[in-house]
Amino acid sequence: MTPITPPDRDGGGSVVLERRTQKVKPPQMYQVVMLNDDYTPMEFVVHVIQEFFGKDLEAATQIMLKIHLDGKGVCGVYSRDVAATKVDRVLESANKAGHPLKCVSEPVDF
Ligand code: TYC
Repeated sequence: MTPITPPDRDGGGSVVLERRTQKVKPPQMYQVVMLNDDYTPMEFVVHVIQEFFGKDLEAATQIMLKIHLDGKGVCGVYSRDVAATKVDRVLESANKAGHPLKCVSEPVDF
């Protein structure tokens, strides 16, 4: 957006329009990163990724396999509050089911 300040009278009958460019930075985004472990069943991880990150079975399976092979993987990118809530929900669900699944949120370009 480029706000235009109200016309200034300069006394000589002319009008001065001053254009100021306003720089608004996009908000910092956060990625929810899920970590591998040796105990959480693959099916549970796939289910969690589908349920909390809105992925279909195929996408969720690919993300799970990436985590399994690389040690970690990104499940989604959100605003800070939404990312923190996703982490809470995943940990709560894993806890309830008795699995050690862990995930964290971190600023993008961390
Ligand atoms: N490594 C686990 C297994 O072999 C599967 C797994 C995948 C666990 C992803 C956690 O975030 C994870 N059962």
